[in-house]
Amino acid sequence: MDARLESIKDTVLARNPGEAEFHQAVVEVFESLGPVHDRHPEFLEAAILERLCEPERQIIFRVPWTDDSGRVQINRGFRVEFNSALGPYKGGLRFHPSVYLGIVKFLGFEQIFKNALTGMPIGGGKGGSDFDPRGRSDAEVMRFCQSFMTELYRHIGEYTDVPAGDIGVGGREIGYLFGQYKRITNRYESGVLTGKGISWGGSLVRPEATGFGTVIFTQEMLKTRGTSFDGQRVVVSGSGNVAINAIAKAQTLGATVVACSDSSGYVVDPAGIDVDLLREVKEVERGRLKDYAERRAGVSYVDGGSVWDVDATVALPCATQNELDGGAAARLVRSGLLAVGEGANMPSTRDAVAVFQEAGVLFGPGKAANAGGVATSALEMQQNASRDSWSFEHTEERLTEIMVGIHDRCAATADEYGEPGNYVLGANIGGFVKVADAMLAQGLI
Ligand code: NDP
Ligand code: 2IT
Repeated sequence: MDARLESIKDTVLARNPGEAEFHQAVVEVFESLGPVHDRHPEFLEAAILERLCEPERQIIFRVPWTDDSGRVQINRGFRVEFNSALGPYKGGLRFHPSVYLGIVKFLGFEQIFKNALTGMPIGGGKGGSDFDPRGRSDAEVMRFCQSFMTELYRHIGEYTDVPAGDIGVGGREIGYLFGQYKRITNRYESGVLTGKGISWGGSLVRPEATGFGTVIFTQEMLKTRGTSFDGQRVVVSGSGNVAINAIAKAQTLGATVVACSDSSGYVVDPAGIDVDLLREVKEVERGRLKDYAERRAGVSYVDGGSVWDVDATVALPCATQNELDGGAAARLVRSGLLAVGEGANMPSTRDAVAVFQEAGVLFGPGKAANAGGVATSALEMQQNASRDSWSFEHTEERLTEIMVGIHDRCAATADEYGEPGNYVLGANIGGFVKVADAMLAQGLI
């Protein structure tokens, strides 16, 4: 790492102890930024990096609720409003027992650059709770969401901060959150949340957008090597919103997705995942992948283990952070891997990224490859602001344009800085310069 950035990085790490994922995200970005500071000493003089690493506002709050047996439960809620140079804070809410400040800050930090890359007017933020929705009834999830929003509502708004979904937060949760916001404020402020249902202000394509966008981005990378998804053997991790829609899109483009996973195990389906059955099991029944395997011939279920043990020419990690390590990366490379498109946020460890890059595997980092979700959230905000709703075709066309644009901008930035094909460098520098320019223009705030 550049020596000038090294000492800033050390200060950031010391100021934020015990937040391993936030440290990892910061180090990964700083490693790309040396050459930018050679060209732009004004960024150092204005302490852009120090300011970028310090969230504009961090909110931590108590979320009390009662479970179905009448027992009081207490969770912790978070919203980190990281950077508003380009627009209102924008980013999802994650409900998962592993959530703590370090996770929310890593996600919020990544979101700043991702949102800048979309070209849309959105700043970066993230939130969530250590609430575990698994095994909870709809009524429990509703009471939790209502309590969460009873504090969150005072911090958000169409022009301030616009949350959406992430792990554990989908259409059901956004519905309960929106209902409570509307009730407390007495305002039908559609643009305060995205990922809404289609009849009450949501956008077509938003549910599909992250997974579709990841595949579109990866297809653009494959094109640079004169190939495409057609005929590829694809492995996807996860079986939630991002994974399911990535599987669907990859298969539409002619690939065979031979495996996917959840946190209990993985399935191998040599004929290609049956997306309708997967949706039925995971989205309608809220079941487990094991149930999918039991209902389809020729499918094997592996309890525990790693889905990255399955050979692939294209890998799409769509579950969670640090799920693919250096050892798994080396094994995938040996099995003939061509490309990785990150649907999840920071799913590859730093070791894994190094293995992919050294082997010449096309590697699309999450902040570029999974930006289709938040970009379509911004399209939902546009529709809300103009009280309009667009067709599926029009919205998907916009998503495709945006993803191709992100790919081309990352590739052009990597070329400009003398590292053709390095999408990590392209995404980090491309996102950073846009935010840094806006911060400079807006003065010391
Ligand atoms: P979902 O909750 O819909 O699905 C998450 C999936 O990942 C599930 O299959 C889950 O398995 C698995 N998973 C979650 N945590 C772990 C873990 N600790 N270990 C192993 N498996 C795990 O979430 P999404 O699909 O929305 O999100 C997936 C990833 O994509 C996340 O990294 C998220 O930040 C990122 N992302 C999401 C966007 C969106 O629009 N939703 C946009 C951009 C990025 P199980 O059911 O067993 O827990
Ligand atoms: O990580 C992400 O980009 C998301 N979870 C989506 C955020 C959004 O505001 O749509």
